[in-house]
Amino acid sequence: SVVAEARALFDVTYRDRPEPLSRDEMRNSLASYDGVLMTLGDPYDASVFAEAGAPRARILANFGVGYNHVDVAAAKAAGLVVTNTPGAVTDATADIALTLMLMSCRRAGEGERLLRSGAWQGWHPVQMLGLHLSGKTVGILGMGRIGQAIARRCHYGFGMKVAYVSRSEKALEFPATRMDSAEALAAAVDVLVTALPGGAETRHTVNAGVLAAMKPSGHFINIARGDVVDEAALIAALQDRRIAGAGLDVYEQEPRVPEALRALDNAVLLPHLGTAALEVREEMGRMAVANLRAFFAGEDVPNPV
Ligand code: 8YV
Repeated sequence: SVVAEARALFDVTYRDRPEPLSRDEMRNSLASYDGVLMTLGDPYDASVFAEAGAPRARILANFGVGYNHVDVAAAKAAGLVVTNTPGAVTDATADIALTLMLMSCRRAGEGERLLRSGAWQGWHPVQMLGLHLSGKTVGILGMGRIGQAIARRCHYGFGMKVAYVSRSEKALEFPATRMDSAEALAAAVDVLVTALPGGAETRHTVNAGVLAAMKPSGHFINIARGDVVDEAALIAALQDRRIAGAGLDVYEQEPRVPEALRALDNAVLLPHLGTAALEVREEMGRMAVANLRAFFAGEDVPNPV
C-alpha cells in the first residue's frame, strides 16, 4: 500500500481516521514534521500557517488534484512547497461525470427509487421519459485535463456535440466550439458540466443568471468543487423546474448537503466519489509519495502547484 511505500522512505506517523484534521493537528503537522501528506478535508488556510509560526515542515503534498482547501500563497510565504496529483484522477473523475449525466438525463436515480419503493406499475410507453443524449450538445466549463476527458467521452462515446468555456483555446482532436461566457454556453447546450478548479477565482461561476440562461430541458452536472455553483440558486432552479435536473458529486459545505437538495427528485446526489476506485487512490498516493521523495532527495518535485 501507499502507506507502506511511504514507510520504506520516511519515518511516518499515519493518522488512520476519516475525519478531517483538527486545527491543532494541522498546526502540529506543520510544527513537528518535515513533510505533510493531506487531503481535501484538511483546510490549510492562512490562519493555520500564521498560528504555526516558523514551521518545521517544508512540503505539503496534497492527495488529489484540487487544492482549493490550501492557501497556497500563505504556504509559500511560510517556506513550503505544495504539490498535487494531476493525471491520476482524470479518467475516474470524467467517468463519474458521465455517470451523473446519464443518471440525471435518463432519470436513473428516480427510477431506482420508484422500483425500490414497490410502487412501480409496470412498463408504460411514456413512463419516466428522459433526455436522449445522442446528437445533443454538452457544454464544459473549464477545459483542463478533466474537462477534456469528459468532452472526449461525450463526443466519441455518445455522439454529442461539444462546446466549452476556457481561459485559452484548446487544440483538441475532436470538434468543439469555444464560447466566451458561462451564460452563452449555458444557453447553447443541453447538458452543462463544470470542471473548474474551485476556490476564490471560480467561486459561483454558475450563478442564478447562468442557471436562468439554461434551457428548461437542460441538466447541470458538477464534479468539480461545490463552490463553483451557487448552491442556493441551483436548488431554487430545480425546485421551480426551471431546469430539468442536476447531477452532483460535490457540495459547498461537504459533508453537509442541504435538506432542500436531498428532498429533490430531479437531483442525483453522490458523496464525492470522483476518484473512489482502488487503483486510482493508489496512484494518487504513489504520486504524493513521489513528490515527497523527490523533494527530500533535493530534486525538482514532479507536481508543484
Ligand atoms: C480526491 C478530488 O479524492 O482530486 C481531487 O481533487 O476532489 C478527490 O477526488 C480528494 O481530493 C482527496 O483529497
